[in-house]
Amino acid sequence: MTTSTFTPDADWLDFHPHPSRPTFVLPAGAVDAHCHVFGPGNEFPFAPERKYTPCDAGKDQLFELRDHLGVSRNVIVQATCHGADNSAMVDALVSSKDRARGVATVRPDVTDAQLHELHEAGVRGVRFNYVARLVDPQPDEYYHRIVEKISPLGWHIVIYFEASDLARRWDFFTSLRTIVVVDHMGRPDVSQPVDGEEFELFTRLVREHDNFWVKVTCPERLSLSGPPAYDDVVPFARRVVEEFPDRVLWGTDWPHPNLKDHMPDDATLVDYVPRIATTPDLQRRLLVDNPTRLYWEGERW
Ligand code: 0GY
Repeated sequence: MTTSTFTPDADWLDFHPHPSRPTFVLPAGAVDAHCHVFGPGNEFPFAPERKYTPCDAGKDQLFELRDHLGVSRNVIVQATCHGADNSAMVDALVSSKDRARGVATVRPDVTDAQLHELHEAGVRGVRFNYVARLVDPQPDEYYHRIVEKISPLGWHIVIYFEASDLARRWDFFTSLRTIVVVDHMGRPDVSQPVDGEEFELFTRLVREHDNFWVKVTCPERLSLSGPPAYDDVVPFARRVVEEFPDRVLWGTDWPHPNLKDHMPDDATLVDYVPRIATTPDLQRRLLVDNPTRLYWEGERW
């Protein structure tokens, strides 16, 4: 057995080693539309500018989890611990034999040839991350330059921000002329009412801009009431699924970076699905139709 070149942060929990079998049977073609790969660090070193050092969680473990949970395909999102070096993610895409697509992190100096290579490997979007504990946010002009570079490819943009940042980033977000996918429902404070001011601003963003899609992911990250039911997050996710059934995505967020209090058994995240998408029709759209349109059929706005 090889030992990692990197020492994971001491206060950081590793992913669940033996998730149970979910009770909910995922429909054929279900996509885990938000997950990551970390390293392994001795093959794909973590970025010098990273703000955390994770445990190794490579493609083989991801594909094992996929098969164990009954997922058909993955969307692998570049994690900040790898910076703009997408090689671990790209290696996973290529090894998946068309069963994975990717979302990359690129810098404004990325070349057209590099973008083309990423596209060939299965990348269909870039991620703009505004969460300060993960990255140093850049001025709008930085992102505009990336938008220009990716526009010929028809890629979408995934944005990750805290709910408290939405108002001040509203103008930039709504200026984007492509599909925009919001991570983790814009990270609502779930101690506030679902029809309160904060979440209303978020649902207004999606209601008034039909290029906005939402990942109803990460109850384990947002919940204050905790596992295994994540009861306090359910009304938020359910509201989004019911109001925007054709623009929602689900995912596990495996291997769950930066969790310090509890690590979910990934089966609980599958069993969470029928509580937020309460009919077979909503479940099929959330798990199969929407991610397939966006990542495998090339839907554009
Ligand atoms: C997530 C959430 C987190 C981390 C990252 O790229 C990342 O490092 O996204 C987080 O710490 O909230 O979506 O994986």
